Amino acid sequence: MGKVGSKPMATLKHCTLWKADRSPSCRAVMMGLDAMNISITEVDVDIDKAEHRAQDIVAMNPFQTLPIFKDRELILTDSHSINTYLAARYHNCNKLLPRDPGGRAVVDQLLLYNCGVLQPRYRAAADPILYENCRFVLPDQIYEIESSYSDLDGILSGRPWLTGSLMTLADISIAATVSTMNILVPVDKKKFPNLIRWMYTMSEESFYSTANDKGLEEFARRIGKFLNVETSSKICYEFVK
Ligand SMILES: N[C@@H](CCC(=O)N[C@@H](CS)C(=O)NCC(=O)O)C(=O)O
Repeated sequence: MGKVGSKPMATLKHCTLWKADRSPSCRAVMMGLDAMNISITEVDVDIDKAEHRAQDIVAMNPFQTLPIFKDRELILTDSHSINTYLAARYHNCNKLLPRDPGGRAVVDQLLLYNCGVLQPRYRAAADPILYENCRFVLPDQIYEIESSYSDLDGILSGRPWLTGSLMTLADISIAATVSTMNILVPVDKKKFPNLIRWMYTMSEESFYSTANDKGLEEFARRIGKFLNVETSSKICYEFVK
């Protein structure tokens, strides 16, 4: 359990998450759940065996992506909507997702940045390796990812968290993506000291160990095998220690 919640675990028996640990968007939801101290049924779907394209899964999510979340009749197929739904519906604390419209909008705009900019850049770098026999990260993708690191480093200048003084769902979603991109294009601690400091702080949260570490390792092993190099999910934080 992360530092955010201190209440007893809420078990929502009517909710199910279909997920794959190696997927950053799934890990964003898994971290969100642990940060909110919410337990739901989790079903593993093997993307590598194309299980996410099975008929019953596609019936829930025609986009053929994970995660998929179901709460009785409600089906959600985007990690950002899943986390904000869970926070608004089941989490009695307005830190991770502020209730005031201004605070909420600031979190939303970072979630949209993750969905609209970071995730596509991650997939543009990872998919050729995972699915198209590419044996390196393409130079254009390295450039795009490093531009994102630069944006994030700027946002984090002089503040501990992405929205300011409190950790929110935006930190969780973006940490899932950036920690995965870091395996493909390691974050240079000299060029992006604020980003590395934030990544290190995130990695110390207990929900990060319970819900991000394992899938990240799995992704690093898989990418390392394809690229025939040793990749690591470790964060080089000595610079900021
Ligand atoms: N915006 C979506 C993105 C979902 C997404 O792209 N998921 C990837 C895994 S990270 C996926 O399911 N990929 C299917 C594939 O690789 O075939 C979210 O945040 O949930």
